[in-house]
Amino acid sequence: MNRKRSVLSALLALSLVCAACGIRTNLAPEAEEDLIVVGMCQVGAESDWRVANSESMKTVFTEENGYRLLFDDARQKQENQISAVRKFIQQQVDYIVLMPISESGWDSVLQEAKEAEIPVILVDRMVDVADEELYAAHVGSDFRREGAQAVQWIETACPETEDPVRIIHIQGTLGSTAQLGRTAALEEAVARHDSWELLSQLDGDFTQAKTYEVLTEYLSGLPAGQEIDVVYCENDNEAFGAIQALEENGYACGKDSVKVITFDATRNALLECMKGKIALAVECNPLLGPMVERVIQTIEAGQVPVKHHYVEERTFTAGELTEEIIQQREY
Ligand code: GZL
Ligand code: ZN
Repeated sequence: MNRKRSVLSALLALSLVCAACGIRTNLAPEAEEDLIVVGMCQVGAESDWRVANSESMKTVFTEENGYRLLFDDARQKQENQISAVRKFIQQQVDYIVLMPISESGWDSVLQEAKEAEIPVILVDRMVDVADEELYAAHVGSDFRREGAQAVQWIETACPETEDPVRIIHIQGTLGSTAQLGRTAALEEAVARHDSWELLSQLDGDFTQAKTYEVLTEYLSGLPAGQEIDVVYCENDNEAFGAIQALEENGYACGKDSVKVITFDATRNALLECMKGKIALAVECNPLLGPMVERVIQTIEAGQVPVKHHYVEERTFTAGELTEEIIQQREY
């Protein structure tokens, strides 16, 4: 905790004791000064996952918990994130929490934060910077591992036969760590399996609307009755758009027809999975607030936090899901 806040918190404690024993002091509790000010740069609200991620942060970084949260929604534009970081530097916040929309383009603004001696904590996706000292820690997911879990399931569901495995790949926001990791896992598997055929890679930008649009256009150009075995969607909102486009074009979605794979496994996707429309849901845990707070408390205690913190994630298929399991989930 920095000097300014420790002096003030001592004075605050003193004034509270005086107030408790009825002695009037002229010290208005400077509670505001005692709060840890966190400038948060969120990507946007493009997906159910993102909404749950923001919710998790707002639940943790409250005044009761000792924080003043300054929350910026970049509406999925990196330039908005960069100006928000600059604004937080001017405001001299105590910490900057950044959910970087894409990996590139961060070196200079993170250098400015470093010169202002404001620790930056990366959440969810990563940045590709020359100097790892430009951020204090990263809290997020191992996206290649998520992709590897999906590939493993396809290998089991579509055993190697002379029959090709025809895959349509719907990618997330291009250049985001989640897209890069999930894409790498699939592309490596396609290179490894002669019978796997990548029919097309489409940019769904992690949204339902974009996926519906690009897949509808792609399907309209296919020969009638073209077989599709797997649609690999890099998040739930893409899966919802894909199911809509597939069904409108005469394709059935299910484990014995078009196998739709999704990432995030938010409640709505698990419901589709239980109904059999989504064949596999790979969990991507958005509830990162508590882990970010632990990093801040580590730094407040004068210690150096571990650089990378990964959340535990699993997969779901229809057979494992019931209404109550889904209702119990936090997102
Ligand atoms: C993954 C996160 C991705 C989600 C999408 O951790 O970056 O961004 O998978 C979200 O739903 O839009
Ligand atoms: Zn994840």
